[in-house]
Amino acid sequence: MTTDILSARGNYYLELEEKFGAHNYHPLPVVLSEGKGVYLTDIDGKKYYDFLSGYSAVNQGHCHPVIIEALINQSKKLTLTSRAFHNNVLGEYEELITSYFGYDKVLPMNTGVEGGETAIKLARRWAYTHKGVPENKAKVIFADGNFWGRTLAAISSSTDPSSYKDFGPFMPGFSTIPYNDTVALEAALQDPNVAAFMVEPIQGEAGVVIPDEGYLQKVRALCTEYNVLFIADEIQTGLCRTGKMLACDHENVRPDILILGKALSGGTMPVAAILADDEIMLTIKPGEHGSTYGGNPLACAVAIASLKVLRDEKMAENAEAMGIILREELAKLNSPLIITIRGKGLLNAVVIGHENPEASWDICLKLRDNGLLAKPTHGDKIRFAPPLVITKEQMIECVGIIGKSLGSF
Ligand code: PXG
Repeated sequence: MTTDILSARGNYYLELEEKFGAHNYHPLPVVLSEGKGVYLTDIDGKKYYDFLSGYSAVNQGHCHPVIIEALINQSKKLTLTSRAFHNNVLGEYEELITSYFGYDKVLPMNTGVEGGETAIKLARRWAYTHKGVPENKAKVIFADGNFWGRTLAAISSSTDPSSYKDFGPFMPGFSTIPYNDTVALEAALQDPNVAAFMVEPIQGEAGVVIPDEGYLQKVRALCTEYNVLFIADEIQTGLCRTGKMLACDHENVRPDILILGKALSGGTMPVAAILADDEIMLTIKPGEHGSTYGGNPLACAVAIASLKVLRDEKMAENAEAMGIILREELAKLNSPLIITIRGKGLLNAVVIGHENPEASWDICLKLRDNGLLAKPTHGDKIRFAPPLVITKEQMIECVGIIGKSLGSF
């Protein structure tokens, strides 16, 4: 599977992956070897703006010096003890992240999908011990179009056949309702066995789907009224990506269980966190949940630095301001290829209108040629989500690249 748009060295790396790696991805043909701030550099020395940010894992920018310093320093001292023993970083991290987000407790895990799994386990446990749901009858409701990873539980809630087809049988006790539909939610909550409603405040993988204003407030109110836990999956939307620390902050709502991941490590390693108050968190007792790497001192040191720089460098404010510029400048392009521009902060997508179903892919190849990396989702959408450290001048240059690329079609 060589491609004439890459150098011989580039093709060498593509062929290795093709031959020795599972074929579970379809990457854009570019082979990267360095990252710094908003930039990525390929093996031939060509520099690009990163408009994906590792699907919002790299909010702080590539190789942020404060995060890398924390990573290096801690890696020389102690990286893993397992939770069989205490370490001198975990407690201080736990104190920081709980006060940062205003919850009693945190449960540290690694990947985002483990965060989702943990949240659901907590909700089920709470339903049995506090809500009085009969054994094994707890239900969790999700929204159509949700994406929270690739485990069997995650795909059991998925409405996307490319996630679940031929991977059954699926987890019982899950159901879905339309996103952004509080009438459907209220109807679903009539079932007394519902433990939780798990939802993304903005659906990322579905193509940056933003619910109506007031949706999250209504979700909060309904969950409270029906004694059901509101689980917010902020793995992609959280940590300043949408112009606030959390996307839930746009509506001033506080979920019962908050799931964070991705940018909690600034793109350096898998770090996830599940935050909740004691009534929920303390339903899990010693020995009932965990992970070898969860809460390891290296991850904790990196997460402390990752949270610190988000605030110190006012990344939420910058995401908000740069997002407005991005959407305004994209609109000014007046490109007939762009049918919709949507987003909040620096989580944005454009919908491409073209009779050729491959148009978005071809546009991304053109963007790449012109020095900007983005990836199509769901065929006709392209996500524009640069690191939150992007400056106004850089953003204007990027929209110039986008305009030039669209103009060549
Ligand atoms: N929740 C949301 C909202 C996500 O976007 C996850 C949970 C799962 O996180 P982990 O760390 O387990 O991947 C996501 C992940 C991919 C991919 O290649 C994943 C995401 C976005 C795009 C691609 O699996 N989001």
